Amino acid sequence: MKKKFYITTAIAYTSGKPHIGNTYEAVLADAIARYKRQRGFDVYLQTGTDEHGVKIEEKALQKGVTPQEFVDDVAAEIKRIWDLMDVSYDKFVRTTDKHHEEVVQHIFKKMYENGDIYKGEYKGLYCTPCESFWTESQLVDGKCPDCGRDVEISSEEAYFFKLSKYQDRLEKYFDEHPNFILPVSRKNEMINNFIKPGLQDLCVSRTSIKWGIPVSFDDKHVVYVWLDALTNYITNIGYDVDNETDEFKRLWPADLQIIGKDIVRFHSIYWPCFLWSLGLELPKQLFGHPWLLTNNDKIGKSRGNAIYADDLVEKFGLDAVRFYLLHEMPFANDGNITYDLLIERINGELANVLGNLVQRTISMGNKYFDGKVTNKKVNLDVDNNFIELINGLNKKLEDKMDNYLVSDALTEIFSVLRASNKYIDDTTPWILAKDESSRDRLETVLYNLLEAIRVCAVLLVPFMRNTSEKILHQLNNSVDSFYYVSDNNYELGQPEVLFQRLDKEQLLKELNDVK
Ligand code: ME8
Repeated sequence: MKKKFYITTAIAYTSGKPHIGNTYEAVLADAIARYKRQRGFDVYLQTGTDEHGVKIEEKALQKGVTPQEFVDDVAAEIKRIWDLMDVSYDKFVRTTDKHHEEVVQHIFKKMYENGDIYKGEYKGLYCTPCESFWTESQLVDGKCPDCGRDVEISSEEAYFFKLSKYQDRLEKYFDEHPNFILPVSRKNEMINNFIKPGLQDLCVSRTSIKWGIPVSFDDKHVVYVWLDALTNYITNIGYDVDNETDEFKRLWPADLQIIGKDIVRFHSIYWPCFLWSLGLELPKQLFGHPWLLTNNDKIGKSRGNAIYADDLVEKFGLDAVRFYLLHEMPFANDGNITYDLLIERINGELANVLGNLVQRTISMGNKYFDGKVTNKKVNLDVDNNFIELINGLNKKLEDKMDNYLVSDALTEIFSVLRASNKYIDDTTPWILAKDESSRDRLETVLYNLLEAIRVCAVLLVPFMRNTSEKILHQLNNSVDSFYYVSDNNYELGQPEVLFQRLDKEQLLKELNDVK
């Protein structure tokens, strides 16, 4: 029986096209999912869209369409981009899905019946013409940020979730599960900024919003966003309050929930309390990834600096973009994307280090041995060290990937690719080729290189599947071991350019002209 691995991403708001930062999250989850699949896990990757709320209601109104029409369009666009990025999700969920809506209603009712949800009053600053509540910090010069008129303190009836009841249990849980939230710095932030100061009960319904899931027993209320959004992780794998399906029992608790750093609070505080209220286990681990910035600035559509995945893929190709995102984003600190850096990585790592190695090695194999290369085992120290390096790679990769250090994992693979280029320089096959008595030595060197390339290509599958496939196709070899194999047989195909070197100056000029 394969061990299951249930992994989720946040569900993206359908307020507009997802930018490269949102897309990064899906690619990150995909790389981890593919890695786990490659290691024999029965992986279930769930992603999708978060479609209710006042923002979406307003956007639809501005566009002159119904909220449903609006979210249908945007959800389709998000799905298209995830597909384009080769995200291998098992399920793409939507919070407007009828089944999700029904189960959310059941959940709300159950929480009300068990006393965790109660009716109270939501107090806030209200703009009567706009029918909107605002917080102090949202006001512009003390006025409504939408229409500029005065706001007044007002209240509306609302349901609240008793977060405060779970304060001690949550503190204890954090203490006893030091790895619940990755990276650890984010856990400390949650404890110090939110848990220690005391948990406030949470408003979970509104009467002033129409575009949401109605509370089944009080339909002037709709369920307020986070209860609707967070429960997607269980409603879509077969959970219902009085019917936990076999699929649910198999998949829950989730093994890894991937989210951005801004929503760690909702996932590490609200979500555990909701689950406890339903008598369910907590996910095993949350990973609050950092943010991707452009030119070290926050990405925002209104700032006019949004970069979109589809534009990048069209210009640079899928694997270059996947590589950039996965390699450039650190584990804890924010990462950065600029065209300049992207072109540098394509020319450096992808064209020079990887592409060149594959091309040089296959060309030499074809030139000196008509493509037929076997292991003649004429190894010197330099070769033994090289073989040891190849054999050590998988363990190093596992150490990184098992801690979700994806960028470091890629760096490990690239350090073996770099070492392979150096191995060519050290062993000088073109000189060996001049001496008939060195033929077996030459073949051994090429064999070792081919094994290094093969192992790296196999280990690259989770990150750059298409490039791996191209390399393995050129090697024309189907051995999929993560280690150096000493009795492989190569009948090489023709080398093809994997990544074209780009003219940075020219391209940057073109890109600026487009802007
Ligand atoms: O937060 N870099 O949706 P969302 C990296 N619907 N990640 C980023 C990012 C950036 N620049 N900007 C945003 C929501 N993200 C809710 C989630 S889950 C039950 C509900 C991440 O569309 C963000 O942190 O605003 C989140 O994890 C994801 O993209 C979707 O963001």
